[in-house]
Amino acid sequence: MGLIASDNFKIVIGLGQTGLACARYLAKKGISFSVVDSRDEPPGADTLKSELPDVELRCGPFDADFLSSANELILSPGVAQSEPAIQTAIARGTALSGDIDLFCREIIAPIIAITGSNAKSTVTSLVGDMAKAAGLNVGVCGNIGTPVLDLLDEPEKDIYVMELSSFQLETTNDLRAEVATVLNVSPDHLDRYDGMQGYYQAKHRIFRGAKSVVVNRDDALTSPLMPKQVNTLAYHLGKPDFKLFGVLDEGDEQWLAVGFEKLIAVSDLKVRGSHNIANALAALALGQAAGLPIDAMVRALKDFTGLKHRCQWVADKFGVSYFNDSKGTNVGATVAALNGLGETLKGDEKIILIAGGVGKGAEFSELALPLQRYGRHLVYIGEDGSRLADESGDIDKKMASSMQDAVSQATKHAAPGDIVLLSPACASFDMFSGFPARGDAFIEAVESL
Ligand code: UMA
Ligand code: ADP
Repeated sequence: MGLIASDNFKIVIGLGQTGLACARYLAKKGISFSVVDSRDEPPGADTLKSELPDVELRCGPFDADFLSSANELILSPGVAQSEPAIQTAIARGTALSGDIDLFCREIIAPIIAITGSNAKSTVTSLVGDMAKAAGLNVGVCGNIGTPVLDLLDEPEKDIYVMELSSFQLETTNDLRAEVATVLNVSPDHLDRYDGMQGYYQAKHRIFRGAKSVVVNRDDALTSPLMPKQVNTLAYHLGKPDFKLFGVLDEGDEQWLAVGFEKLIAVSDLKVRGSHNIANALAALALGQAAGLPIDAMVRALKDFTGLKHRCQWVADKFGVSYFNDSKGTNVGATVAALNGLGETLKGDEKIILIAGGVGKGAEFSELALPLQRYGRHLVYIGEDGSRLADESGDIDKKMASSMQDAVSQATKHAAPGDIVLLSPACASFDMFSGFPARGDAFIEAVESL
């Protein structure tokens, strides 16, 4: 049968950003390894060839015997471990890990670990800003765009703030975070998981070995199944309490607070909507669990204007406001964007939503309620656009063939005071190279009106 796995020969699976970072790391450590990628021309191929010409790269379908010849497979997040050749190698005794595990073996600085279906990048950036404001040398990394191993090129930081996707967590065995959180759980990536159970289980691996955890009391699926002695902080949009961050109503003013301590007035935040209040509370709780001083956290919060492509205000034209939420790539995100912006409408003002793209196996019926409450019209685009339209309830709707067409149709339906919102509830790969290109196309179309 299979080959005998070598004592210390590793195979990096996938040659995108993560695979390249893993290859550089293993080469520096003097560990023997090869790289495989199922694509004919993986994006990192040229760089690997010029930087590490002696490293073997095999492209095309994965070979079970070759994978079994390694003692450890280092899997990129874009590759599912259910791939038959990977499963065969595991069954024959080859270990499986990922870049996050490799990184954790090298550092001793504390990690603030953040996952969730939505708001990961926003909360990760915000906590990074808070740590900076506290005078710490901080590494912000992970799914947000910088492979963790790239940070080993620099001297060790005081603290790492890490955004982790469910894909990365699948191969993370030993994170031992200073504090870990699952911000929220709603359906996503159901084209990769058998159902919500597998997705939820992957996310909850973030709590392994954590010293403290932060729980979102408004979402029961964020509570870890952990021994009670783990330090637990929580947040919700209701009243604050001991170790519970919340919102305190005082006359006309609302405050983010914990226990009896008022931290910052909601009117001092530059980001809008209840989803962003939840994000600010999550960041405060994470920062407190990691020992960041409150005054530094509040300073960072006051300056935080939000990230591009996340409910980003683009322009006001003809009395209509245009918002780019291209990063709204699942139904939960679009529901949050509709509710968050919907709360700011007055009188008869409404939202015209542009949505659609690659649905990743999702069901769209949860869009119906916020659309009924706040929507005037739906313009749908892309591969799963007509299914999204069918499942979005009884709203006036029409298909568009391009982003330009979508923005122009949306503008025709808008009344003064309305909001035109791009929040697709879908991935973008049918029409664009990624969510940034889709958001940029929206901005360009709005600017050309
Ligand atoms: N692929 C193959 N065959 C292979 C290897 C990859 O077809 O052998 C495909 C994958 O299916 C995927 C693409 O190539 O569509 C990229 O996969 P990758 O693992 O090479 O990706 P990287 O370039 O290493 O980027 C990854 C994360 N990408 C994914 O998880 C798909 C990046 O998150 C992350 O920023 C980066 O590591 C650094 O940590 C992106 C992402 O889309 C932003 N994440 C998903 C999300 O946020 O929803 C999870
Ligand atoms: P992620 O990195 O998890 O994709 P981002 O911070 O990039 O998260 O935000 C993605 C989208 O999620 C935003 O564009 C917005 O529509 C939505 N969103 C932001 N905050 C929340 C929240 N607290 N709950 C649900 N959805 C949110």
